[in-house]
Amino acid sequence: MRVVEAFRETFQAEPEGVWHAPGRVNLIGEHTDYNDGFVLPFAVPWGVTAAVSPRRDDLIRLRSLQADGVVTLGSPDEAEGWARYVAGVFWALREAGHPVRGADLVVDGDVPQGAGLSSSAALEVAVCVALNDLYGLGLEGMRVALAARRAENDFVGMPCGIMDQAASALAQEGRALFMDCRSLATRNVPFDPAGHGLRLLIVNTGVRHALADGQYARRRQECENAAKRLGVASLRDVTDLAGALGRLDGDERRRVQHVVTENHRVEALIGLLRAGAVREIGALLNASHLSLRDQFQVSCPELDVAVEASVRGGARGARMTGGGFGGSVIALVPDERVEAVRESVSAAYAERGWAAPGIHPAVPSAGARRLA
Ligand code: GAF
Repeated sequence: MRVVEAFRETFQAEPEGVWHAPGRVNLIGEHTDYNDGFVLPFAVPWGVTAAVSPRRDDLIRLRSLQADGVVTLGSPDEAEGWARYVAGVFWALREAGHPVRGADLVVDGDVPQGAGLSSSAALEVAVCVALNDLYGLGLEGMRVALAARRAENDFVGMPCGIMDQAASALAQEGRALFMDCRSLATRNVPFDPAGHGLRLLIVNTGVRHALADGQYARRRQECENAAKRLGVASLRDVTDLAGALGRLDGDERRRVQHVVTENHRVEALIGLLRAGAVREIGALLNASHLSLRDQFQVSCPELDVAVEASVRGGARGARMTGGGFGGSVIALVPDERVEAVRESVSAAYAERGWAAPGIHPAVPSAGARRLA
């Protein structure tokens, strides 16, 4: 493994172990996690691999095969840029009272660039599972995910929900991870498009619009404000949608419409999977995209064009996945239409003078684990 060779070369020693944590796509349930709602992500075959040894002091020495040089940190606070995702995990575990000292780490990521497939959650979770094992912390998967999210929320400063870290920590091969983000109960639901003559394609727009982070925080705030106005703990608790919409207007009204209907779409999609009706989930994917575009307003032209061109090319359904404002679209495509969808999306991008999107088949893959 090249991460092990790089560790040897950097630290003149063998790593104590090697861990891998994947990125994710979300099948459905977007912007519902921080509203105590439902999500249904699965792990992708790409992620972060980390070769790690513990240290007897508190020093963190860190190298990424995707960046130059070795970063040496006397304390997590000294970290900058990408290293903050790693340092934040040390910080979060120590804050929670775990006996975590320093470590030497080499990390290697292969999540497609700009795809919005949660490479940051993969990095956090890979480091967290490594420290969990090396320091004998005994944290089960959801605890790992919560520590990784704490790193991202309170150290990196991105107010994300729990979906990405939980998917990375808890996903299983051939399954999607259904999660109730209020109780944190999870269920691994069999999801096997290939068994139904289908392919799940990821169309990576390769763009990430600058407003992504600010707009994410703003959407979260709007949802919290709307919940307060409606007198509920979170939008999960809205049971009378028509009544709620009658009491709101403008953006808050639109946000509520999305979150409440999106939770229902997750439940409906689970029902179809249970019935073995994978081919029938396309309409829910399309409806989710329209709701994210028109009600939650987190799409962008590159995502919309990818969705429309996929459906035109023969996809049974398609939607943006993840936070929005760039990143990827997922498209559920019958085997015999894969080429037509590729051509349709590529032509639509070429027509607009946009760089060709990366198109990758996504197979539901395993969650975080020790490799060696
Ligand atoms: C991002 C966040 F990190 C997730 O927590 C989730 O809110 C998602 O956007 C939208 O569903 O990936």
